[in-house]
Amino acid sequence: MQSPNLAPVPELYVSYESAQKLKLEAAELTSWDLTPRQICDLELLMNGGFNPLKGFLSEADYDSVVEKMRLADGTLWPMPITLDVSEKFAEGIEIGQDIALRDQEGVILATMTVTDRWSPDKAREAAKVFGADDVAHPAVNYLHNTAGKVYLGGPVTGIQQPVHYDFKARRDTPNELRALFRKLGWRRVVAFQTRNPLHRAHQELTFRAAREAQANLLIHPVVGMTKPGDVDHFTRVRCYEAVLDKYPAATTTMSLLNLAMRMAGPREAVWHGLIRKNHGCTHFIVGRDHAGPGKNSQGEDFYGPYDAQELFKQYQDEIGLEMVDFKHMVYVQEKAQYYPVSEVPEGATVLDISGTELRRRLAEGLEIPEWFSFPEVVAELRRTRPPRSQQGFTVFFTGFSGSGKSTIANALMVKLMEMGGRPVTLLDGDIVRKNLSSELGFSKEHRDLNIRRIGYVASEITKNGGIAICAPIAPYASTRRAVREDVEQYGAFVEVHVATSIEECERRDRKGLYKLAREGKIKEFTGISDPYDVPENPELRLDTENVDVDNCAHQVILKLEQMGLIAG
Ligand code: PPS
Repeated sequence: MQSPNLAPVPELYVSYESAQKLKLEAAELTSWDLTPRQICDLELLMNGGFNPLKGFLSEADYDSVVEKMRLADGTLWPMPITLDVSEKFAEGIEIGQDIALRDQEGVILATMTVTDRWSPDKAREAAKVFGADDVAHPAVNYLHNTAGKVYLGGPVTGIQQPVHYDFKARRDTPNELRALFRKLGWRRVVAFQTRNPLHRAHQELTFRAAREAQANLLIHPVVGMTKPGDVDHFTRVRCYEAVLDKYPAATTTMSLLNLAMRMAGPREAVWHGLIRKNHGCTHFIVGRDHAGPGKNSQGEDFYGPYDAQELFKQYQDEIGLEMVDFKHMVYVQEKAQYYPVSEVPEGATVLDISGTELRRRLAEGLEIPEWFSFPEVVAELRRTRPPRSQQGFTVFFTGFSGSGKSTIANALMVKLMEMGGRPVTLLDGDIVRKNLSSELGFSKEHRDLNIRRIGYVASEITKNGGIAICAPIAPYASTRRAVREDVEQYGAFVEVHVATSIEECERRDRKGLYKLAREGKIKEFTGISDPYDVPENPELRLDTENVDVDNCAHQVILKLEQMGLIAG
């Protein structure tokens, strides 16, 4: 094995003096406010983490990456790094024009010369890059429901790094890590990528990897964007810090990587390898189900558990970094130690706790054994994730106008207030439209905006330990899903479909709106002249036609008990 090349990687930043000048000039340019994911991508473009990319992909590079995992010039690159924008913004841009790229506070981070503008075939991108055009895949969902319709491509000129206020001392650019390895004389470095807290199995795996590769160890967790529902990075970094002193200081270091993951399994593993190569590493650990997105909409895994290892092996030489592959690690009781599942002595008792089981134990306040994790890590996780009965949550009613949502929601609110313990807020459709969304109508765009606002407030309430009860029509499945994702970062999301039929709602016609809708006096009326996506998998579906309000509210209470959200 050759000694690693620890010479600096090219960055896209201009000098400090030029940056000051460019910043003033860029203030005059049309500017694009970057999304959180684009900020992550831009940071790694600018600091050389995505070397050899010089900016957001051009159309030719994009096509080639999607089809062949290579840039148009043949260089290996598996992931489309694209600047997605709205159609409206794209219309105002001329090819050849410079635009300013700003963070969410308006700080100009870079400029980009737009060389390409195109409307991508997102279904093709999903199928080729993520293996299926299925929105159960978080990146496919992002592609269809969050990303803009138009991509802009072109070279980027870096002005300044995105500012981070958290864990500053733990963040390093590729060149800072290269310099550190040079200084420490680390010639062989094995990187460990993670988006989860480290438990004993991970520690054993990293120890073994370092031994096998005869290398120093870089724990390189992702703190940019990971899979929706993951433990937040603040908690994780506190967990990593708690474990770090269990590693010999002279052999191991940790650095945080502001990457926005795509959960693309095999392609993602190759991408991760290239990124670690840029960060000066010589080896990379690929375990079971690397960057796995979970199940598809048929309930099957998107990728095989070792597909990532196979693809990585195929490209290892070109990546320029050696894979240290691992089978799933399990605890062998008789030996009181961890083994790769393929090396377990015959007849031995194997213990394992899956991610789902760990979340269940945390949610229910159950024991987490010492063989599984470190007490410090468990304490941190418990601090962030108290048992479900003490966490905030959101009940989200959806159904036609006049289905009974508001009445049941009110009854539920009163029942929960009678129980006490947590503050309860009702975000009823009509109330929200008076207070939060008074300027909005009923077009798809306006309805989505209305529901996203409700989702935002509900997620804040949930985060702060309260109960949010929402009762809008919320006719679009993709918007309901987005709200679910917003809320589930902080607590449970209980979707309740008030399944009163449109015929029954029209028969009741409490507000006389159906009559007006039939007469064409109210346009875009849900169920009459506007669509309603029936929820496919709500936590609860209520039949209101033969059941009274009190009983409907009681069914919700029983569901909440069953989910452990309220004490029985
Ligand atoms: S949405 O689609 O979720 O944003 O709708 P929402 O905020 O729940 O508002 C629905 C209430 O507004 C009244 N209304 C209409 N509903 C549907 N379509 C059209 N075009 C419309 N125009 C007015 C209606 O009274 C709804 O009240 P609820 O409480 O659902 O009966």
